[in-house]
Amino acid sequence: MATEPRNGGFTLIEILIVLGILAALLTVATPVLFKSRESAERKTTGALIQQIRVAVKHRMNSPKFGDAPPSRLALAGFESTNDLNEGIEALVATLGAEDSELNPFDDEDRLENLDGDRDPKKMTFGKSKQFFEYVDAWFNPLVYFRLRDFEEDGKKSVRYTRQDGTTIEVSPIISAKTGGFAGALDGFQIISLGPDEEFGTDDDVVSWSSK
Ligand SMILES: [Ca+2]
Ligand SMILES: [Ca+2]
Repeated sequence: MATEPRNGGFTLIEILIVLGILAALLTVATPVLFKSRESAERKTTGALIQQIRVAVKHRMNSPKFGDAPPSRLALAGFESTNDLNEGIEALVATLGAEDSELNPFDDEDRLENLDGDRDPKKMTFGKSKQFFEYVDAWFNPLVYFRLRDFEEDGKKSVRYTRQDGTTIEVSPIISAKTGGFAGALDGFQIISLGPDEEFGTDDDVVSWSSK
């Protein structure tokens, strides 16, 4: 029996079925791809934070310095021109200026100056007078607190600039377990806002091992 000759094309039904299958595959694959990208970004950011944490600890243990970088520019010997991003700026300026062995900022693409400030007199990093921030995988500045600065001068929070230009108020994270500062054993906190770009939420990437 002869089969009906085909014209070489696809019927509308066939095309619709194929499109339906493609749509179903995309629905399944998109969140998976998104998740794996997010987890890679979290890993990169976690590694950056640990690299800086090691450098800070190294400075604390060195006979020459014996302390963590301050989280105020004035305490680091620089002239602040605004009150934005001070913690990470003081960290970058301190570790970047003092001793190249302690400088953990090996990726220059991560050095940003989102608030455009600079010291009128001094070099703050390399040959620049800019107060740089070191940014995470989502291009927001890492937040840095030397905890005792917040016990001593009574100032509770600092304003930070996000990559989209908006500012947020940040303060050291309190441990739900102890009621004191999280990461108190280190004496400092380094925090990334994480993929949601908000401070103090569950997806934050932090320098200490448990909240
Ligand atoms: Ca800056
Ligand atoms: Ca967050």
